[in-house]
Amino acid sequence: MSKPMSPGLPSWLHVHPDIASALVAGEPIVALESAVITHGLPRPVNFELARSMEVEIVSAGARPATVALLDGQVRFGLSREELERLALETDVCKVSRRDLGVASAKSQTGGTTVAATMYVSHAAGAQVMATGGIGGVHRGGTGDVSADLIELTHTPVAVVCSGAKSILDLPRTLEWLETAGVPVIGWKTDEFPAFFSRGSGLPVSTRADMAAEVAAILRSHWGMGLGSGALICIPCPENISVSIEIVENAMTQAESEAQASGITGKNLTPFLLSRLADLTGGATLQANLALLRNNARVAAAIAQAMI
Ligand code: PSU
Ligand code: MN
Repeated sequence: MSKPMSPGLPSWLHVHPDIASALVAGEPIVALESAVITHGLPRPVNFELARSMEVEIVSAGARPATVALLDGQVRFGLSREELERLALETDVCKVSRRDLGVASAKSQTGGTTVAATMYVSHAAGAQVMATGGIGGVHRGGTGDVSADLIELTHTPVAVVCSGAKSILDLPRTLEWLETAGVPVIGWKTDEFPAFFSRGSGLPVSTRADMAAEVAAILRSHWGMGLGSGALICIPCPENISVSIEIVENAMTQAESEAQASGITGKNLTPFLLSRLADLTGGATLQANLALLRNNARVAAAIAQAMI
């Protein structure tokens, strides 16, 4: 049973009772996106991963609040049973910003992207969320720019991630973030991470080596009324990362398979991720799981430093 409990919360937002009291008490909260659970990882590994991200956050002294739509209700914080249902159900949609109202009106169940999770987190009063990789500017002249980038321009939430997948146009994604006024903070690195691979060769806008440094930057940025989001970019743990050459080779093959099968739009990323995992003997999947857990842990430290 979850209902809005604080008078400050909008009526459309259904906050888990534990999270509602944590919000009132001013405890550190880390929001989690769920499109990675519903569309980014195979079942049932997705459920195990979702649980282990929550456990990492609790162990690091913060509260996890997974964001999702359940039967049209916008949820901030799920019970274990609700998380399991979301992960294992097959009739689930991918909910980005434009889909929030639609999916709610149609009583749908779905996983929220970074964009939709930022929007919901801000409405709940949370400042930090964790994910694997953000969407970005796609390669070629398709004009496909993720709503994640637009949300980052006007929603003051810090997104802890491992950069963006190398299937995207990373230089143009970074240019876009600069134009939009979004700080790109490298966590113990000067390079923008490329998701499964630790480096892209491209610079971040600044570097931070401690959670307190990140918190100081965020406080300063938001304190001046600069209402954009921020990215905190954490390279995949070294022992499990995959070299950019291996990822690129597998990606070339996966992309030509997708073209041959006519797979496009929102089905493309799930297809590419699963083919990459097969083509690399599971290496990219293992890297994906490890970076998600690691990002959850660092996000918890940053949420604590923001208190
Ligand atoms: N990158 C991944 N796995 C994912 C996503 C991105 O490696 O599951 C998801 C995230 O939820 C991200 C979304 O917010 O895809 C971006 O989708 P689009 O490009 O359609 O905006
Ligand atoms: Mn897209």
